[in-house]
Amino acid sequence: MGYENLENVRTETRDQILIVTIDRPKVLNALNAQTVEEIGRVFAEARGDEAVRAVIVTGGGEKAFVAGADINELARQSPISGKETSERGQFIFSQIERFPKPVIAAINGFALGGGCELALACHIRIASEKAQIGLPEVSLGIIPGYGGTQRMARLLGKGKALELICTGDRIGALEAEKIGLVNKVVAPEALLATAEEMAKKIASRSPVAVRAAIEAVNVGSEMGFEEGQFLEATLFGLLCASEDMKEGMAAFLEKRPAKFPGK
Ligand code: CO8
Repeated sequence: MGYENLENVRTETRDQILIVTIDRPKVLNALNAQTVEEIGRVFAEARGDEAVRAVIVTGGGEKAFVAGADINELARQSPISGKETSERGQFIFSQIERFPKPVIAAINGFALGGGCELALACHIRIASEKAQIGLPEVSLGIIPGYGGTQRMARLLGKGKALELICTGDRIGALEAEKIGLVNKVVAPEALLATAEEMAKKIASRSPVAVRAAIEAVNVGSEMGFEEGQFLEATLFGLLCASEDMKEGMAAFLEKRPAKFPGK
């Protein structure tokens, strides 16, 4: 089972929301290879778990979301193992990005390097006022290796991404919100509740429509505009055959809340 025998990741399901906590507080939740694998296992399990309608990713302890890849392991990488480790992390983070249910990062503190890249792979980012976000890899003689160069540039545009990646600067939550790196900033004590409220709202919508929306945005944004629109229209057509669409329209016309079967 994907949620069992985990050392560095904790999981808890509340109201159909799976809360995934990266939990190595002594090293500010740094991602060693085992932790990356455990994250992969949890998402693989949650994918087919009908009890899970949305996922929140956060960090254990007071200080950090994730302070990056584990530098003790990074320092020992060879060219071959470095490439393989990067590719493995890229694969697992892409599973998060393509996850068919909403994934929200609740950034409770430092989100640096691989931690920032983990947050970038999530669909939505909510930050505590205490969050510090950055890609400091160039200070260590490396570059982001878990998709950060690509996702940061797509999210913020090349200029801002290159500024953050090449300076290695950390920015605070409010600056991150201003440039669109996070969706929302809240007080530390309100972080998890805000993420859960948003997750519940999305979970109350049609699951098949939300899944199609994630796919349209993710896959479509890697296509040309016309191909992206073609994908949108095709997914739209597909949803017209869904039970969720019948229920959503009927509920509106009958002036009652919809109860989506998720089919
Ligand atoms: N890896 C390993 N240990 C870490 C890490 C890390 N990324 N971050 C913090 N720690 C450890 C510290 O060494 C310290 O351990 P100890 O108590 O044994 O001395 C403990 O966590 C607490 O940290 P600090 O005492 O440093 O706490 P501060 O509050 O003084 O500072 C900082 C907090 C600013 C977050 C600081 O810890 C820091 O700069 N950490 C490193 C941040 C960083 O550079 N992250 C990027 C790493 S590179 C990366 O993520 C590449 C991703 C792509 C990999 C591709 C695969 C090959």
